Amino acid sequence: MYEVIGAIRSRTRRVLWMLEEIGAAYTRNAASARSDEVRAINPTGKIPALIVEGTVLTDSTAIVQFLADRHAKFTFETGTLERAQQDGFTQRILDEFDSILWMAGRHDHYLPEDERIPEVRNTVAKELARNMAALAPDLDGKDFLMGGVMTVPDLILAHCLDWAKSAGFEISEPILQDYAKRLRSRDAYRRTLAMRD
Ligand SMILES: N[C@@H](CCC(=O)N[C@@H](CS)C(=O)NCC(=O)O)C(=O)O
Repeated sequence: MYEVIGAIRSRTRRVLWMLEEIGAAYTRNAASARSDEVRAINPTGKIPALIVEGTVLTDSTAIVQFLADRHAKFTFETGTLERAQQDGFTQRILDEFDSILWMAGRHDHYLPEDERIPEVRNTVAKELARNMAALAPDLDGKDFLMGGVMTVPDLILAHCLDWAKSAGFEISEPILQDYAKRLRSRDAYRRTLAMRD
C-alpha cells in the first residue's frame, strides 16, 4: 500500500496518474506544499512525496519511474538501449518543459512579490514554442515518445502540456495537440482529473 502526499493541483497528479495506470492500491493525503504537515514528511516542504513501507520518496519523476520499475510497466528495463533513450526523453522534458513552466509559475505567483519579473512570461512563451517545435518531429507517426508503448516521459510530457495550457500558454504544434488529446482520453488519466482534495 502506497501513501501519496500532496494536493491534486500540483505535480502530485503525475504520481496519482501512474498509480491509476498500474492499478496499485494507495491512500491519499492532500496536504499543501510548504504546510507543516508536508514539512514533517519532506523537510523541503515540496510535494509530491510517496511513503513506501515507511520510507519517504520525493520528486514526482523519481517516484513515477520507481513505480514503473517496481511494477515493470510503462518503462524499458534498466541497462537497455531503449531505457537510455527513454531516460533521455525524460530529462529533455524536464529541461525543456517542466523547468521553464516552473520558472513562469515562480514569477507569476510563487516568489515574493518584489522578486517577480513579469517579462519572464514572454521569454517562457517563446522558449516553450521553440521546444514544442523541436519535439514535434520526435512524435511524428508515433503514438508515444518511444513509439508504440507509453513510458514514463509520456506521462511527464502530457502533464506539462496540461500545465502549459492551464497557465495560458499555447500548444503550438498540431502533433502535440493530438498527442495530448490521446493521453487525456485514457481512463486512468480521467480518473485523476475527477479527483478533488
Ligand atoms: N522536481 C520536483 C519539484 C517539486 C515541486 O517544486 N513541487 C511544487 C508543487 S508542484 C512545490 O511543492 N512547491 C513548493 C516550493 O517550491 O516551496 C518534483 O517533480 O516533484
